[in-house]
Parts: sequence; structure tokens; C-alpha cells
Amino acid sequence: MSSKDKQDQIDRYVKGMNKSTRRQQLQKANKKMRRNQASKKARRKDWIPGNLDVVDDWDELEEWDDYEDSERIMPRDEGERRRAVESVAFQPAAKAEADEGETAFIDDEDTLTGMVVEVSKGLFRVQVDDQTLLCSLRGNLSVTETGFTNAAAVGDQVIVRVDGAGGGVIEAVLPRRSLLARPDTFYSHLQQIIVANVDQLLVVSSWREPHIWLELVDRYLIVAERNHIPAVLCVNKIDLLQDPAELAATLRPYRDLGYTVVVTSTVTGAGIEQLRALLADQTTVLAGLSGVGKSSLISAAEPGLNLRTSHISDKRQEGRHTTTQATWHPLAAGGAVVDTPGIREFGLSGLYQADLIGFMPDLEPHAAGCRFNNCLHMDEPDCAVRAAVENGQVAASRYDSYKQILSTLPA
Ligand SMILES: Nc1nc2c(ncn2[C@@H]2O[C@H](COP(=O)(O)OP(=O)(O)OP(=O)(O)O)[C@@H](O)[C@H]2O)c(=O)[nH]1
Ligand SMILES: [Zn+2]
Repeated sequence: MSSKDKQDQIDRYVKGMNKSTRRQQLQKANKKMRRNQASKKARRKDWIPGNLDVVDDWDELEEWDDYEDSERIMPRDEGERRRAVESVAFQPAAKAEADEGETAFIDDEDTLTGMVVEVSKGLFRVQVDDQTLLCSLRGNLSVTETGFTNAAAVGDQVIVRVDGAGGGVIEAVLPRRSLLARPDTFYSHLQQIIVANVDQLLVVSSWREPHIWLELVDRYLIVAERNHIPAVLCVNKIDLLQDPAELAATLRPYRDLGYTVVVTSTVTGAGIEQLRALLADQTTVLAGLSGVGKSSLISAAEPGLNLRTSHISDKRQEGRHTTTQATWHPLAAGGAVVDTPGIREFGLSGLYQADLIGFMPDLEPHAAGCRFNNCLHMDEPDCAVRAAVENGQVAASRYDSYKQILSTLPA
């Protein structure tokens, strides 16, 4: 059965249920998903995304009743979140009501659930418990319907059919709770997934050497906003700080926006404990200019972890210098850090000038007061955003970033 047929079947079943039964089943499914943290033998009845925190607020579910109308304006991952819970909650029952004789998609004992930790040259390294399997992708694992050019990425939870010789085939990719994607280089209407199931983006700067570059910080925050991923700011090399008031003023707009800011030094050890706590049990993608101290910070927070050398050793892997989109580094306390070279370049592709302000939540509310609907908040008369900067409601540094970033975007 195609995934669309499966979804249709679920939709039909859901429509026939009353609200409270439906709600109960959704709650049960969510509990089941939370319980099912560890990887283990995958049976069809266990087809549950591991640590998928699909719904935080169950009251939101009431609003899902109208999803058919709202789905068109829902971000892709919202729709995906909804379908993930629904498929766990309703699929077995919907299936039972449908054609009894239909055979299950995956129902044998040779499959395992695991997580993709490396993608290279069309092959996937999948972590299953404490071993890694080198896997290929099932030939007909379709990417055409998904809007993505790759079927699986680092961080994806997958179902693997083992071949008994240390390898396997990825049979299915489980629903994602979030992802970091960029427009594909060749098919710009499609997205390429860089990392799946990301919990947070850690934006690392150094206070000096190199000097903190706020435009880049703001670019990363926009990347996080566009991907609906929370961001945490880390300002490193704080041992080089001379004027604490300058630091406080620089970071104030971010604290006001509600971002967690951690100030660190790998020389004095300042902030490392706080950083370690922020990383624990989270999948964190690292972003930051070369030389700001990402490697040093991660080694300080997790002794023994070296970002620049892969943790994976396997004699079948040819060479260490294969280019990968993302490298996965598990943490002893749970969670992982993911290093993604090139995040800066791809971050804002596909963004147009008029959309930019929508990803800067401190500037955006003021735009409603501009005289012109199509105001880009540069030199237009009666611009309320510029007025907000002049009267101190919006930080000048954030507006400077806005102008600089705007000048790099297509109209
Ligand atoms: N003064 C000072 N220097 C630091 C600190 N953290 C790292 N460094 C130095 O900064 C330089 C760059 O550190 P790395 O950890 O390699 O930086 P990175 O961000 O991983 O750089 P790339 O690997 O190029 O992305 C090294 O010489 C470190 O010793 C710090 O807190 N204070
Ligand atoms: Zn304006």
C-alpha cells in the first residue's frame, strides 16, 4: 500500500471516530512513543519513531480537527508531526478495518531500528545499539513525493534489514520531529535534508580572535527560525574580554528575544559546565566561523571527543577525507553534537528580501506601522521599523544585520 493510500485509510478511519475516542488514542500513542526510546527489534506493531516528541500540548489537538483546511498553510513539518501521531494512534485499527488479507509492509525478524550517523557516497552508516552497519537504501524508497532530494540523512531513524555480513538495507525512514534542510544545488525547488531530528542549533562565536560577527550570528538565527529549530548562543574566548559592559550590551538583544546565551572560555573553564548541561540529551547542530573554538569547546564539555576526527572506525571505510554533509558525535550523557561544514553558505538560499523580516521577531512587529505595504525598511518614507531603531525599541546592531543580509538577498 502506498503511503498516500495508508494516509487516506487513516483519514477515513479518523473521520468516523468521535472526538474523545480520538483524543484518547492520540494520547495513548504519544505515551507509547515516549516509552519506546531504546532501539530494538522492529516488529510491525513496534513501528514507532523512537524519541519522537510529537505533541507537547495536548490541547493543541483540538485545533487539529480542522486540519484539512489548515494543512495548506501548515509548515511541512507540522503536517508531518500530525501524521506521525496519527499513524501510530490510528493505523493498526484502520488497518484491521480495511482489507483483512493484506500483508504487512515489514513484519519479519530480520529488521532492526537504528539511526543514521554518517552519509557518504550514497551509503549510510546506521547505529544499531552498540554496532554500526553500513547500509544501502532500498531501491524503491521513494523521494519524489516528499519534496526532498535525499531519502535519509544523518539523525534519521530508520528500519534496516540486516544482511548478516555487517551490512544492511534501509527499508524505511521513520517520521522526523524536525530537520535542517537547504534547497538542493541542482533542483532548487526541492530541499536536501542535512540533519534530521535536530533539537537545537548552537551558534558559536568568539568574543575576540576572531571578533564576534553579529551579522553571521543573525544569519544563523534566521536559519534556525526558518527550520523551526531552537537556537542557543555561545560566546567563547571570554578570557579575552576587557569591558564586561560591552559584552552585556552586545548580548542584550538576544537575551531579550528569549535566547539562551552561554559565555565560555576553554582557557579558564568559564561556562563549560553550563554548556555541558545544555548539550545533555539533545541533538545539537554546531554552527560558527572557523577558529571560534567549536572543537575546543566540545572537547572541554566532553573530554575525549574530538570533532575533527570521526568516532567511527571501520576498515571498510575508504579514507578519512570523504566529504560528508554532517558528522555525528554521540555524548556520554546522551544526545549528540552534529558538525555541519558549510551551514553558513546554504543557510539563506531561497529567501527573498520581502520575507527576511518575518524571521527577525524583534523587527517584524513594527513593520505593520510602515506607510508602504511593500516597505523593505531601508530608505522608504515613514518606515516604522527604522523609527523603532531610532527610538531604541529595536537594537541598532540587529537592524544593521537586517540591512546587510537584505543586500545579499534577491528581490
Ligand atoms: N583565548 C582563547 N582561545 C581559545 C579558546 N577556545 C579555543 N581557543 C583557541 O582558538 C583556536 C581555534 O580553536 P578551534 O577549537 O580549533 O576552533 P574551531 O571553531 O573548531 O575551528 P574550525 O575547526 O576551523 O571550525 C585554537 O588555537 C584554540 O586554542 C578560548 O576560550 N580562549
Ligand atoms: Zn518599513
